[in-house]
Amino acid sequence: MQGCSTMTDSNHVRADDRGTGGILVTGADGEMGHALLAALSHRFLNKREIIAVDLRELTDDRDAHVSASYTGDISDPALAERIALAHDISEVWHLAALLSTRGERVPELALRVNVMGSAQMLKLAADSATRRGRPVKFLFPSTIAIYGVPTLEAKRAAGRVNEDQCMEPITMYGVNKRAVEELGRYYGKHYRQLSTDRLECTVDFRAIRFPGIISAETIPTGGTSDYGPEMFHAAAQGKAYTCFVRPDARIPFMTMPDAVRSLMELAQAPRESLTRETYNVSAFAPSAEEIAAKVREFFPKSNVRYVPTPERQRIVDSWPEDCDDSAARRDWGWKPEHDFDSAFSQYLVPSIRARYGV
Ligand code: AKB
Repeated sequence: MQGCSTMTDSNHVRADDRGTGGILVTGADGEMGHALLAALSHRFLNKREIIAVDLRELTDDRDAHVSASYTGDISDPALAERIALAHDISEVWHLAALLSTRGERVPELALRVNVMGSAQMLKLAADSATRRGRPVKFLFPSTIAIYGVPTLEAKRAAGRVNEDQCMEPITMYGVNKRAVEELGRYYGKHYRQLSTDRLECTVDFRAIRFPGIISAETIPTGGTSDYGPEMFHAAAQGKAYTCFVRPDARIPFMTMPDAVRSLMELAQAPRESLTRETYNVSAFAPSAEEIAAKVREFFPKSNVRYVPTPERQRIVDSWPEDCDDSAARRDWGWKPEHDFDSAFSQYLVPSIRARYGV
């Protein structure tokens, strides 16, 4: 893919030539935001500004990771303007979104936040790039929800889908994320294409289509892959769990540490090594019953019963059984640290025992 070359004044060393400039994180109080802020501050705090944005006030433990924080709606132009006036932004990590289940309950809100909010953040990045005279890196967590397979037979036949297959999402969230992938490609390659003073590349857009994510530290809300983490956290707390999908429901998952590391590694990859803007990653693809059996290995009293919710089951059935992540492995050396067994033995179970004191 054509790299993001820029026309900078060779005598004017831009701030981020020395790897500086502010890092803006939206959705900072969310599940991935919690893990990402810790990783970014471990790497950059006291070297670069880390600016957090969320609808809610940051909790104290997260506030410790940031230089500045803003509370508000990312689709609000006034908020974006306040941030742009106060900070020299060189990277945007745009995590704020309504996930698949919640997005189906309030589709117009999901559209506004997931698409118009993202467009606002892309504009902020583009304006910053124009001021700085060089691209602004834009990291975007997309999702397997952008895929859509019409039947269970088609799902099983499709197997591990690559980035260019089965892109017919059936949720507002999946449609939104797919739209932002295209917006990112536009801002990266064609933004203001009729202007005479445009930068060759304003936004260095990079995205990963995440599978279901399981964290020992947080429990997701509003997702349709939530049955995986919910089942695990319920068992660790000695609670019964009613699973909203069938035992045979199968989609890809990964651990939160692997998810955050994949985004950090994509961010650091040399632009010239990337052959696309959006990548699959994958780690393991268990059925719901295989997750339940693995949980029982560590929490024998785990009590899972299956009462599928037809509407949520239909969403999960539309997502692929697994994703082909060979492009990420080839272009930027992606490799999961945790497979299904080690995810539990090396990360999830030790961490959740510490969390719940079990
Ligand atoms: C969801 O379930 O909506 C998300 C996702 C798979 O992107 N966790």
